Amino acid sequence: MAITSVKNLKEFSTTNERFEGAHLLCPGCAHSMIVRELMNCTDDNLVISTNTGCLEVSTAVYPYTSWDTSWIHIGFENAATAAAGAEAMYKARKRKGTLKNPDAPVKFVAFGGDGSTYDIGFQWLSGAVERGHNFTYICLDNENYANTGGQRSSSTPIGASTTTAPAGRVSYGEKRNKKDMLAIMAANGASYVAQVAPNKWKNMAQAFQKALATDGPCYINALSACTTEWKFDPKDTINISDLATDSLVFPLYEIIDGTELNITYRPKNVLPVKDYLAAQGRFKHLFKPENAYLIEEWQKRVDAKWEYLQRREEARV
Ligand SMILES: Cc1ncc(C[n+]2csc(CCOP(=O)(O)OP(=O)(O)O)c2C)c(N)n1
Ligand code: SF4
Ligand SMILES: [Mg+2]
Repeated sequence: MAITSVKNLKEFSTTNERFEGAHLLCPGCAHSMIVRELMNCTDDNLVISTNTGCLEVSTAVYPYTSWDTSWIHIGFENAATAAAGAEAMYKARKRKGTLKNPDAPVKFVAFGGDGSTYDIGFQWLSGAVERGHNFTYICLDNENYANTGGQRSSSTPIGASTTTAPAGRVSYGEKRNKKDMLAIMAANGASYVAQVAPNKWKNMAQAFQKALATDGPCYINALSACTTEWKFDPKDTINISDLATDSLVFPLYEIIDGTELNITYRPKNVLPVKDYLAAQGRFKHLFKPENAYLIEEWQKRVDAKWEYLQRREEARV
């Protein structure tokens, strides 16, 4: 099913269902929106690897599974390695002529949370991209280790309160800024990288389709709002995601072959960063008068990054 032939979101979201609704993710969890969209945006056979994290523990509770496709569960650090290994085996068997259906299109996809992607599985992801495997890695970026109780990761932004970087009398929460995984993966040799968010579903599907059509390693960083650890009402997942993309806290753009940068979504009305922060409990303490400077600094960082992205887009370097 090509997205160009799809009339509307309802049709898109109900056609080609290969990720079943009966899972145990929290109501309002964005992980399932991203995974379903990936699986709905192609008719090709999929081999998917998923490491440990909220997605895996909630979709494969023995003897049940939500995955109506080939699916590998692997250790926390190895989602990229498993997909890359399967892809290498597929290529070898194709060459030897031992595949039953050598002409059937197959795509290899790995899903990892930010804890596994930015931190614990980082070197395995880097290796698989450097070796040039033909696969797509999708990071479900909820900016914390949600499955084990909301610890900070290197994707957690400055000022967020987490269980290992709690805000209180002596601290305003996380002290380090979010790692720039898109820049790192582009520099690592990924053929295509993109940042996507489920509120911009068409944009997200197009990025997925580009990645799947690319012959080489691709990395997609998907904003995945986490109702439990970000502390917002489950009904507001898409509203929070809108605030993230429209305040440019989470800008949507792609980098092709490490050089060509394209901004893929430009909000008509750019919202202030404070609107995004005010909607989530994890940033509540930033609205105390003594922390006002942190919001001002955040706004400056977002403005500077947006300017940088626009300059990169024009310069094509
Ligand atoms: C090598 C290793 N370290 C730690 C763990 C424990 N562990 C399992 S899931 C998880 C958190 C997952 O966080 P993330 O990757 O961000 O996914 P999320 O649950 O947030 O979607 C951790 C620390 C593990 N299973 N294996
Ligand atoms: S804790 Fe967060 S990431 Fe995990 S299932 Fe719930 S909403 Fe999703
Ligand atoms: Mg996470």
